[in-house]
Amino acid sequence: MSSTLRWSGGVIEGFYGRPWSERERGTLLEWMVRFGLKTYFHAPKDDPHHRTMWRVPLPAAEVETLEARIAACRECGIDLVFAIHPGLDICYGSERDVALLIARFEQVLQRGGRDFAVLFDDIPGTLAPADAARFDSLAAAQANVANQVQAWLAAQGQDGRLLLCPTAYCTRMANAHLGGEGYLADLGRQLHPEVDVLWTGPEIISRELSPEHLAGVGRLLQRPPVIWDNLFANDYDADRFFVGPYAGRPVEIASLVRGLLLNPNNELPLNFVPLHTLGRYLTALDAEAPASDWRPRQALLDAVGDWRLSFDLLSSEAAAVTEDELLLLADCFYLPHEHGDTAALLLSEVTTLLHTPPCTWGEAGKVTRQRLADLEQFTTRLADLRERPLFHAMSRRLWALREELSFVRQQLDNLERASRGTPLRPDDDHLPGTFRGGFVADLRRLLPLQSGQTHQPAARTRRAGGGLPLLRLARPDDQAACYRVCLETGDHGADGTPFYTDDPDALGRIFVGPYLAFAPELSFVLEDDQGVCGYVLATTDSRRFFERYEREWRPDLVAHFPKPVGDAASWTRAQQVHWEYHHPDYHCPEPYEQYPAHAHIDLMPRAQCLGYGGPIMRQIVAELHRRGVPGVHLGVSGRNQRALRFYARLGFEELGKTGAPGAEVIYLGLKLAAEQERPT
Ligand code: GDL
Repeated sequence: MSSTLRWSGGVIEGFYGRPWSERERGTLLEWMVRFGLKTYFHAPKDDPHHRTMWRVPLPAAEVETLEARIAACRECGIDLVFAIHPGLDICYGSERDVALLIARFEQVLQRGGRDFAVLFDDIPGTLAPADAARFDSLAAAQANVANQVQAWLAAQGQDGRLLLCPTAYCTRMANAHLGGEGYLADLGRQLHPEVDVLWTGPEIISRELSPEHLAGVGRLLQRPPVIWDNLFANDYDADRFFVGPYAGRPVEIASLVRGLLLNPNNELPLNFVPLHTLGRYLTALDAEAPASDWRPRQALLDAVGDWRLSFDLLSSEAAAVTEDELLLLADCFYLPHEHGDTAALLLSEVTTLLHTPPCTWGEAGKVTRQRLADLEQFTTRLADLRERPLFHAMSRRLWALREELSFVRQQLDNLERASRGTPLRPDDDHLPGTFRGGFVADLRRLLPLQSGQTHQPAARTRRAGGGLPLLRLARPDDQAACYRVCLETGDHGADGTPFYTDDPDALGRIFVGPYLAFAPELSFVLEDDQGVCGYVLATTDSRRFFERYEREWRPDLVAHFPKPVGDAASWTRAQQVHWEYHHPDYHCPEPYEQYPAHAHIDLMPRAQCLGYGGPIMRQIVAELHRRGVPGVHLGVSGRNQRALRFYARLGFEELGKTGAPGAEVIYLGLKLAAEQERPT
């Protein structure tokens, strides 16, 4: 394997968020030397002098610091690249702006800097009017600026190099024509051949970089790209960090790239494994080693072995952190697109337990639950880490992991209790709306799981068959699917399809449609791999809801569905429902003020008996509670004994009945304030 790396592999400090401190950069240099990384690329997005204040000369103190860093890098044989990001407001055609850019580079050159970069990522993809009048395209405008900088650099006679980050810096962006049609080809043609071009791969966060892909990019740009690798970047996701191995880049790419720079986790202490494994990978690239010598999992095991030295605990009583524990931690916080082996296995075991009756769990169930408990306990033990910066870098994510583990444990306990007929334990220590709450969380719940994930692909690979269903807010286009759920549960909880062949939507029109229309914020659907498999619908104020139903919904029903005539005993079920369109029942149990909300839930057979009902009801109850509702009621067919037992377990109490014996509707109520009282 022969490598033509012009920029030795290294690290790009190119993330959004707090830039690393000089002390952290010192640690970084130590690690880089240890792991054989040779380029440090300075491009911290939220350093004002890098981006928003790029025109302002570096203050004296910053220049001093930078000079010291350049010297420190040089001492350890590391090249420092100094980058500026002027793209947010540069006027490409302005001589003054180009002069200011060069003046900033000049400042650094005076203090020992040699290599530079101009970054045009994450900026508008079109030219402002003044530039549009002067340049044919964004590519022409950017090439013009970069070529002037290149000319200045060449004139310094110091062998310095220039890099440029294009505005479309991955295939997805290029395919969306960011920067205009033919942007990359134009750039490749117009940019001075000595200027290197940064590239993140098929995606911003690329799972793989294949030789075919890179060969194509090289042809387009008329030079092999320098990879800006965001594999371990976590600035886009506050819940995660990545400590899996460098992976998805076969060594065959060596001759197709001019360099490889890793933009890693914001938290420096979390970059030990990423940089350790990157070092291994670069060795495999350089050493003309056979491709089979590069094995990411082995590289991870080696890195974890070394990382363990940083996991000393303060308390001498506590059991030392083992390599297996650390590997599980790495597998839980692995890579953006996948979980590590041991975490994937645990996830699939838990999935199985949640999808199968507790009586079948057996010994395997015990082992899994013990593993969950051990991991929960391990996250607690880590609070005792001697290396406080390492602990602080992880602590919030460890907390989240621990909380979710405890929810899983409680859910499994409750499934077991439910199967034995024992009352459920409240599974939530949190006042609804606190943990997992907030505006961002609410926004997230508005969307189906796959939305907005171009930047953050779902870690859904390697899961056991099926997958857990998702409860999400209903959308208008869910109506047909929800009507079907209503029908398939429309015979006192059983499938009503055979009874409504003359009008399959009859029930949905009263029990689903108005909720989706009038209370969309309280209409949730349960969705699994096959589509919508259930819903829970609610309204905070039943009387106001019925008033609106009467005004805006029923007129349409009565206009379209005539009141059935003749002997009621001969009506079809659908006709009986049509009769209800004409004679609505707006009964609300008393005391209304205490139970003004109402809700109902229906789950298709494939989603029944899997323990989803409890969490779903608790979610809707929490939503109602957050809206300040004092209590909620619901009506259940007196023949649906299973439902009555289910609501009793959730704490609902009978408020009254209506209807003739044998066809009774039993009204149940739950006080929400009382529901929140913690057991003592
Ligand atoms: C980006 C940004 C980078 C950021 C990364 C991950 C490039 C060229 N630019 O788009 O600054 O850290 O995504 O969020 O990658």
